[in-house]
Amino acid sequence: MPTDYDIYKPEWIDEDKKKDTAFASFVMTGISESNDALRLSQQATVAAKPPKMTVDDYVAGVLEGDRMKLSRAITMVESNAPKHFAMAQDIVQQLLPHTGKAVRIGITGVPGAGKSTIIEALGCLLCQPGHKVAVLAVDPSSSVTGGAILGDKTRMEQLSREKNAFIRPSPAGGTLGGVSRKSRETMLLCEAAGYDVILVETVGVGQSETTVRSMVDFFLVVVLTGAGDDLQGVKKGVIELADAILVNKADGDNKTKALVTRADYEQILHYLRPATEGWTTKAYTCSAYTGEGIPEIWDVAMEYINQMKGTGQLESRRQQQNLTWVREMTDDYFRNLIYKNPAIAQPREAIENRVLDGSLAPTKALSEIVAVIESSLKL
Ligand SMILES: Nc1nc2c(ncn2[C@@H]2O[C@H](COP(=O)(O)OP(=O)(O)OP(=O)(O)O)[C@@H](O)[C@H]2O)c(=O)[nH]1
Ligand SMILES: [Mg+2]
Repeated sequence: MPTDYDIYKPEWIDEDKKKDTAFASFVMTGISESNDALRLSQQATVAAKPPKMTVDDYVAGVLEGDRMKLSRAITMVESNAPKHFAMAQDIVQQLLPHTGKAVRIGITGVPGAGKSTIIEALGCLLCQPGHKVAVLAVDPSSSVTGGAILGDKTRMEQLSREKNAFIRPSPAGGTLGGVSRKSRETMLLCEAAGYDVILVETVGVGQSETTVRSMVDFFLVVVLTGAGDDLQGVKKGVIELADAILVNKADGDNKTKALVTRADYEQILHYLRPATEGWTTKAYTCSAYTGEGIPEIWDVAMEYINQMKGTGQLESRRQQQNLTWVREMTDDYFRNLIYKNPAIAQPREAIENRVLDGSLAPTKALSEIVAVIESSLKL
């Protein structure tokens, strides 16, 4: 007879913590076993639990385009449990030959710029002629905010009803490195499941736009009207990453202003190095509300993709992106190996405290820290 822990433990919980972690779903514990209705409902919970799937089941399910199995494979990729991590890697590895056929588009912009509304309008437009559209998000702050992509403001209601659309919110919490690894693998799973357009939304916080730039082919920066000196908070660095700038909300009274803003951005772009060699980044206007300008931005993206395919840049950039990704993961691994090791972390803190109180010179501190690392790792 399984215990409550067996019934309710979520997949993503760390193996080590399963035994002593309590969940809100345990509220039923303590009610007498003689309560038949309750026992039956608990048995029903056990019965309803989906059957265990093997790596081959996942691979076959994803390749068939089975949405439920795709979702479960993504959950596996997003899990923090080591045994799930190993299984997820096998799934991704087996599916790798079936990936890479999609157009990968990243969309960034300040909060409220209209990224989700644009994705909904573009996604619906593309689903009609039979494209399969996957919408993902990279939002390292999502454990705090609940996620931008499916937040209260925009639920992409229309797009979520499309049978050709698949919407997945950002993996919750964790470091940007963790979130980006999960999102990249999710993108590969979606491609293997037959999605030929991947739209990745990211709110321009911290480094997330750089991360998304490094996982997509075409990078769209959504801005609002009213440029001027401060560019309404849009960082110059973000504009330098863009393959197109899209001034949204060009509707009603705002339309004329949007055209002015577009011209302002064109001027700025004139002085910047294009994000992609051989491609001229331009500014456009659209209204996600009326749909005006949405087909045109897709045409721009397609023109870009065709040009990049023609020159071989698409392929070489993707290879470079994979290499960068491996290097980032390697860096992360070593950083964790070193700094999460208590035999290093504790002496390091003590050394740093001596720097703080002025009794140890920074360069001397470095030698001491290196000595601690070398002796702990037996280098
Ligand atoms: N007038 C007008 N309003 C728009 C348009 N597009 C979006 N909005 C509105 O702008 C607000 C923000 O839109 P979202 O799509 O949630 O913006 P977002 O960039 O995804 O925001 P975050 O995910 O919070 O960063 C919503 O109230 C939308 O209804 C547009 O084309 N015209
Ligand atoms: Mg949004």
